[in-house]
Amino acid sequence: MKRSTALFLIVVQLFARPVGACVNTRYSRAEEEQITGDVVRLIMGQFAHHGPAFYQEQLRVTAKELAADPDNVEARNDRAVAFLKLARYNEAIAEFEKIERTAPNRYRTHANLGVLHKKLGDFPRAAEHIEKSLAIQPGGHLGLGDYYLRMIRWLGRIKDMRNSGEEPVNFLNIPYAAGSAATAEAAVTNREFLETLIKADHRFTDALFVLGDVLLEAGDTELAYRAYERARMLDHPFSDRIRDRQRQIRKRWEKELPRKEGYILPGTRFLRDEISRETRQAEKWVAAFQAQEAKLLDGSGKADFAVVKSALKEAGVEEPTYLMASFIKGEEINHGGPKENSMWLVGAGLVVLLLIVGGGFLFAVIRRAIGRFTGRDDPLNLRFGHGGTIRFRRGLGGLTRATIRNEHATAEVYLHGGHVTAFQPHGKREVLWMSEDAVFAPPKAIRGGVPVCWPWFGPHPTDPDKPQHGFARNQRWSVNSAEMFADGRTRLSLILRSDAHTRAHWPHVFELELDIIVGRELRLELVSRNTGEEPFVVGGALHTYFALDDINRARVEGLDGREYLDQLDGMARKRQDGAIRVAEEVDRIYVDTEDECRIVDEAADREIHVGKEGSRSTVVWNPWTEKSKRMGDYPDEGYRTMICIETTNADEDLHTVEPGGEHRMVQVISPA
Ligand code: TA6
Repeated sequence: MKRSTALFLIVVQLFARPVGACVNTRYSRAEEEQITGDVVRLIMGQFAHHGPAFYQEQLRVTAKELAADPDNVEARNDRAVAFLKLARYNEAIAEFEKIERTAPNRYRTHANLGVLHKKLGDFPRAAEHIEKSLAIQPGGHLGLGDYYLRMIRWLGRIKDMRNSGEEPVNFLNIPYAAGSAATAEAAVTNREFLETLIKADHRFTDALFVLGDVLLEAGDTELAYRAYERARMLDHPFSDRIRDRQRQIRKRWEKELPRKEGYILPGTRFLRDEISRETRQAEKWVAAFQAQEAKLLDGSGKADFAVVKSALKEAGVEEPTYLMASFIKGEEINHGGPKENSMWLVGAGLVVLLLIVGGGFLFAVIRRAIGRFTGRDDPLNLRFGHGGTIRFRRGLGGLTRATIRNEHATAEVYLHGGHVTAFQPHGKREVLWMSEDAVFAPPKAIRGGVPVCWPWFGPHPTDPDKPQHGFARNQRWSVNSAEMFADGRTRLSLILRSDAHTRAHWPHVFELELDIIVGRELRLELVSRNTGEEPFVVGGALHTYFALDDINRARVEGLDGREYLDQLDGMARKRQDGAIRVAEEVDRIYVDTEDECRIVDEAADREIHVGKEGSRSTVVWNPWTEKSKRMGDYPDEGYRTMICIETTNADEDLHTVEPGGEHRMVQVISPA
């Protein structure tokens, strides 16, 4: 950067007031004032931010405002932001497009569209909008805007930096290998903007990394360690550079910490446990804050952070304190150091250890052993466990299984195939059918539950060698995020990204996300996202197996009068007459239907309702006697107690997804 520009930036930064929160609404500036400036809390992510209930209320409030005045662009902007925050991106884009038509080139519109496309992983388009917002209102972003734009551009460069083998740089374009001093001393580095960037999006992992450099150069080594560790926990793409910095810090501690008799450094693993424990405390506080906010909502669309926090305090929920700083300085805890061999000192040291630190240390060792045995310390549990509401453990076949247990229901999900295998609302019976002969051995798909068939349904349209029902159910998915809603529901989001395996079957660049929302009902959202340069066409199915007491006393309602393609009769087109009853093999694709189906299980005296979105075809299947015998992972008598009602994009019900776009197919399972 030219010296004059750097000088200009420094001068302006002295006066520019950074716009805080990542989205721009009528209320975001006021909130900026209230979000904590406590850097430890910022690093831990423990600061106030609205929960889903607040954004649901925003939708209600702005709907009324727009009913009164459809040209109220501020209300429409806030409505779009609420959709954005609720991950309803298509609806958010539609609102922004309406604003752009009636009030073009507004700063907020493009700043918010930048945020939206960043969330969709379309960084080039996000940068376009941020640049446009900068052009419209430089003062709205200068400094932070420059940072925000740099961050977006950096996110778009990660893949190239990884593949090219070139020395990676941080979002300020400074090579990590140049060390923390190079970053901290650079003209563009500004701590206030870094902290504001973290408030804007605490998943901006490189903001945490660079803040770590600034803290390290300021001598604040334990905060720097914490910032680096949080960047690592949030999957910073260059974690090896983080380990280098943390090693650098440990070397300084070894030199600088008081070398009193009986001191040793805490181990890396112990520090990670400490920071993970603190992270869980921070997440619990945020969940409590959002639950408290939900209680205080009064229909006005307003929620004052200060009011929510004081109500939380009155309810006895204290803000966590983070002791690690004193822990590192050794003020809080002694450690067994270079030990004399004499027994009396060892004995005394042991007693001190056991009484003060050894208790903690031994507790950590025991906890870790239990954690390993129970899987509690599995990084997935540390990052996504939400205090045990979601527990990742080894399931059948040694495959990773998430058990979700909240106030409404329990559910089970395998990362293999992104496969839901159980859903049972409290006080009701299991809703999904699982084959007792299911094979848990990748790449074979698990039989039963909800296989994710994607990106095609049934046989491949042209290549018979390709796997039946696509490849998504045969691949291992990753955990994308996990969150608790204020109403007690749990959302676990899994993701499958294109790689060499998938390209062997299908040449496109994609992200496939499955959001599993567990409450009194089970809501499954399958999002096909085109992160490549070419459009692609997707089909697929949420191929759900439902448990019945007796197929002979069951029927399916809701498709009366609909046409279907009979897969057992050369895809002949037929019309459904009345409810569907099964007395032989049934394998039908119902077309042009957005209907909700109702499974009436007379023998069990229950109904299961199956609603859907983003799908105009529904498949009904029961293998009956002969096909049951032909399937090795399916019991011969299995047909008696199950039926598949599949929410599909099958036959001609396909979707073209443009680059940067997405298609969302939803199945909602409600045991009545
Ligand atoms: O959805 C019905 C169907 O296409 C049936 O034809 C049957 O093959 C079923 O899917 C199960 O397919 P799978 O590949 O899981 O054995």
